[in-house]
Amino acid sequence: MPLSAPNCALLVIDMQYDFMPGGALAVADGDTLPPLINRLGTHFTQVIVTQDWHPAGHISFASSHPGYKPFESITLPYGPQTLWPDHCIQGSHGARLHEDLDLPHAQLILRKGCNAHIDSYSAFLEADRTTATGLTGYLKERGIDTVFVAGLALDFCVSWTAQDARKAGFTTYVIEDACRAIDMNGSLENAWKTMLACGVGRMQSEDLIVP
Ligand code: VGL
Ligand code: ZN
Repeated sequence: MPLSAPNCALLVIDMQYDFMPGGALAVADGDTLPPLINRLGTHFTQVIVTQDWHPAGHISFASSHPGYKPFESITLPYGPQTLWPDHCIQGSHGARLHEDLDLPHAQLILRKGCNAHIDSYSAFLEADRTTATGLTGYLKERGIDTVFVAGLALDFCVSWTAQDARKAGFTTYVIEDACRAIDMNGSLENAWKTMLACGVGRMQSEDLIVP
């Protein structure tokens, strides 16, 4: 399949400093991904980049829930929520995209998690599983039916985005070596189980480009 085909898009998830080593919610080796993602990007005409983009005091921050610590879980009106260190605060350095990311032809930068009271791992649907970001409409109106997902973190934002892409009817692949995971409490294994069960394809970058 020629990736430059207009029906294919690359979704580059949350390649932001707070998810890089040294960041507030560091994902090991996240900073090794930009060269590979840049190379993948040259093979797509349609590239969408996402940013986790929270207001200060966001509901997903442990600091917003006295008595709770990061990586603990809490029950919110929309269901269980893992609590995180403060991260990706709108306009902060940690929320900026890694400077080595070089995707000048990307046409959409989608910011998610902007609602103070609802988290959004997925680039399609917020954590209440009801509020849409508009990405489904953007892709469908542009004739895109196939998406390839890369970035951070594989077991959270990449996984939820890929599952929702499938549920919205897109043929969906996760490019495994173009992702890195947080991997807490079995989250990576669970993410793959759930993604594969809903029909997400698991592939490697060398299936698309010469290593
Ligand atoms: C993410 C946890 C909290 C991610 C975002 O990008 O995977 N994880 N916010
Ligand atoms: Zn977040």
